[in-house]
Amino acid sequence: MSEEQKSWDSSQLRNYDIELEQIPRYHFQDPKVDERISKNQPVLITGSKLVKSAEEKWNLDYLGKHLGKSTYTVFLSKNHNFKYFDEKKIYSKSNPKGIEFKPPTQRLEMNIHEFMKKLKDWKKGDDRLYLQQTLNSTVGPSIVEDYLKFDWHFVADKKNKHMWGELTSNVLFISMEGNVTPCHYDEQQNLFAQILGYKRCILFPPDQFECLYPHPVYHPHDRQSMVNFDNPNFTKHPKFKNIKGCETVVGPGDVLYIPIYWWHHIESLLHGGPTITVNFWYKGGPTNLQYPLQDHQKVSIMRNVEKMLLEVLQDPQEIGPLLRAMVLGRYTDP
Ligand code: QVW
Ligand code: ZN
Repeated sequence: MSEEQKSWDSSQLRNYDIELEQIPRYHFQDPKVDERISKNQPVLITGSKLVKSAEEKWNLDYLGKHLGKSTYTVFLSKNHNFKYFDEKKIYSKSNPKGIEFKPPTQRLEMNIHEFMKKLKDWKKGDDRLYLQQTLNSTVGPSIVEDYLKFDWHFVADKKNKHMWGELTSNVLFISMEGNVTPCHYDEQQNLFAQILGYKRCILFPPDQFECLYPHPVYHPHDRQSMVNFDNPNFTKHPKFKNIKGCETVVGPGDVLYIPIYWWHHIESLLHGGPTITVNFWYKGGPTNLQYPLQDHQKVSIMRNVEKMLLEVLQDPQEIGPLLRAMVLGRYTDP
């Protein structure tokens, strides 16, 4: 994109003291796109018509009119962060009483008119909202029509070429300006298609695990970084000083490939109006055990070790001490 066309400026980005490179942008017909995807490297894909049918029409009025009568999942936050948590892990054997966890956001169900009215009436200082709803068969016929016109050949080609598993879901995201999805990774391949407004996406490769301090696997914030990017605690998280990542800003027509197990922090630009995104989540392909293993495969191994230790120890409090006893002075330098 040339500077003249840019519809945002750097004053709309939040400030983080992190070393970041630019994620490369390539036209969808450029062979470099598939080169990057085949290596599990992020790439911003331009010029595709993946969700063009939505770009042409989807705005708040149109979606309010046509999404239909069912209810939508909307998260409410007292601040700009919407840190995901797994409700099933609040009450579980690792935390039988559901204590010691304060959900940072509230999950609400509301009809689309209620949501759109709240967006319209929103003033600085009010609670923030973020609609995150899997597209399903309850949407109205106009939305179904737009959805069927997505470029399904484009995504099927990516799935087949790169041996991804099945499409698991398309999630619709309607965000207020300034909302942030804090840094986390997913266990799925993601084609992230921007429809309205601009989002800044900061990505880190799976080998940055130690710098990002993920919550324990049994914790409701599993897969989320414990580091607060707004105010990092370098005493608790000293290696965050060494973090290196890459970033891009996606706008209408752009599709960002977020590789499986890559960390991502996503923010709707400040003072940029609401944003609309649809993602395409795919299962990973068959695991290919070629050595040396890839970084994301090691993350998967660590997850399994954590799960197994909880299974046999029963008490999450015992996991750390056991790992320390096993490692310190035996698998570490003095
Ligand atoms: C965003 C994301 C999304 C990021 C939100 C998921 C809850 C993903 O698509 O647009 O805010 O993380 O993987
Ligand atoms: Zn994600």
